[in-house]
Amino acid sequence: MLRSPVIIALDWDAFYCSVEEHFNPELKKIAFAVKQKGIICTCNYVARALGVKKLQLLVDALKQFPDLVIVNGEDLSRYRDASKELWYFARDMVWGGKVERLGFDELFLDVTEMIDFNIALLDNLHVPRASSLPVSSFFFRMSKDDPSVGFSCPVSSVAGNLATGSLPGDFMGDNLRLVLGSHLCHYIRSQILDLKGYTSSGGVSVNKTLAKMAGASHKPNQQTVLFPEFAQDFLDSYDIGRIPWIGHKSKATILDAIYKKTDNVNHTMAGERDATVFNVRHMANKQLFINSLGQSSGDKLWDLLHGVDQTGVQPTPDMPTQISIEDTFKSLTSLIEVHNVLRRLSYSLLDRMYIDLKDSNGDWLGHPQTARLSTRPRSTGYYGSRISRSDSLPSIVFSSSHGRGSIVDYLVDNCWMPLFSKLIGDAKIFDIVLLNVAVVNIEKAPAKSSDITSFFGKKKHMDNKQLDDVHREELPVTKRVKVVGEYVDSEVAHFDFLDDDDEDVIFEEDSYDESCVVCGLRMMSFALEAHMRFHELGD
Ligand code: DCP
Ligand code: MG
Ligand code: MG
Repeated sequence: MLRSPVIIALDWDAFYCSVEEHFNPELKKIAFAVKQKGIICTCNYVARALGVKKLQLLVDALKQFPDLVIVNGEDLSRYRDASKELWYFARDMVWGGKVERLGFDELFLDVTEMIDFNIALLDNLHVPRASSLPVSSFFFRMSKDDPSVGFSCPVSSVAGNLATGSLPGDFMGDNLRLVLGSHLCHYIRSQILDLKGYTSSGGVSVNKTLAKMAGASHKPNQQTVLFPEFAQDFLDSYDIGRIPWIGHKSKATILDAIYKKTDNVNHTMAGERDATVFNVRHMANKQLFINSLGQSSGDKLWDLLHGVDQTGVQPTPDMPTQISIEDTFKSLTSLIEVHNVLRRLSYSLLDRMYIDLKDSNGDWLGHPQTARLSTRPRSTGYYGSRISRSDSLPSIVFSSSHGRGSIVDYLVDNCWMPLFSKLIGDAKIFDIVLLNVAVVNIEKAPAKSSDITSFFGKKKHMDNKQLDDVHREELPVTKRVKVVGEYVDSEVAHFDFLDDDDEDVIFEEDSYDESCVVCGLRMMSFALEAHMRFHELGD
């Protein structure tokens, strides 16, 4: 019989705040928020109880809560280090290291093998299978080899919350596996809390999406199990935009298709559209999804609304094989627009590289060798194939003596724009819907990673003189803001991670996927608009 996987999703509570509290425990008792430039990127639960909100503008929050303590969170290094430490710690507990990392503060653990092994032990106890299994204490083994490593748990009850408040009809088969999974989740969370000092919210279910959504339903420092028989009920009340991986652009596309198809006279206002999973499932069908999102995305998204998520846990390698950042557009036709987008993407790319490719001392662990620019002409549509051009990655990206702004400027003018020219060839007129900047071909850094020069001795070398010669086209801030406003906030038709079959693209839907072109701060795309208001107000 085919068994369902058992997946645990973990999300650290008020993560940046928890890291700050870790270094300064006094903060635990007071309401405080972590800010990045003009935004409260998160706040602790003491502050949330008062009404402070994540992603609020700082000025608004301080107006409302003058006593709110603010911690500057612009240096991401402590969060990055804590995130890695927790990832490694959790990974050590999971057989085969089957742990996928999503952004800084989320993990997916595929514990299927551990559950199977323990279910076999349980079977050997010859306990009669009844609707409620009378095993009050079972020793769950955390090691195949050492029978003394593990923890005791009752198999007659579920650890934590039930996603819909109901117990399943029986404690057999997949249900029993999830019951064991709930105890394992509890154990792993307790270990993380006891030994690392971080609380988390956990979800347990049969796939990543259900586990993540279950986990998010009871926070903080709680966990929730979602049994498959309740999955549809659980999902139906959610707005489709709250299903992980369905971003606002996919949502808008689906709703447009549904309401165009049915009655666009009575439902012209976005607010009038019923976007619950239940409604969308009943008003649409798979074909409508495929027609509006393409075969692959339509299929996947329709499945998600029905609790089906075939994407298994992809263990995150210690070092990625490539890093790429992209954005999609309805239409991009001028070089100035392309230049601005490349600038923004380059900030994100650099930040991603600093996070993923540097150790806690700031030394490079890996050096990408190649820069790759990809695009997709509008004529081939959103689902057409990409075209790419590559070149050596300028070694300035590894420089510690140049600021991010200089590096970005250099990259745009000397790497991405020339590659873009090659991509469009002689065409003076172009119309593209996607830009993706990537660093690929990442080689492990030599032991003494500070010796960058010898490492790149064989490559194009750029000296300071060349850098000084770099032509920098500084647009007035207002103009840059306007371009971002036009192309990121309103006109972008972005189909989230679902829009692409290219397996070489790294999707970071739930991570920081935008950089502010004014200050370079990285943030989630939905936070960009509020952030820009901050600049417009004169910082
Ligand atoms: N983050 C950010 N900017 C965003 C979203 C998140 O800087 N637009 C950072 C701050 C968070 C961390 O990422 O601490 C994790 O994001 P979560 O959405 O998981 O939020 P928290 O962990 O802070 O809170 P929660 O307890 O709700 O998970
Ligand atoms: Mg969190
Ligand atoms: Mg999170």
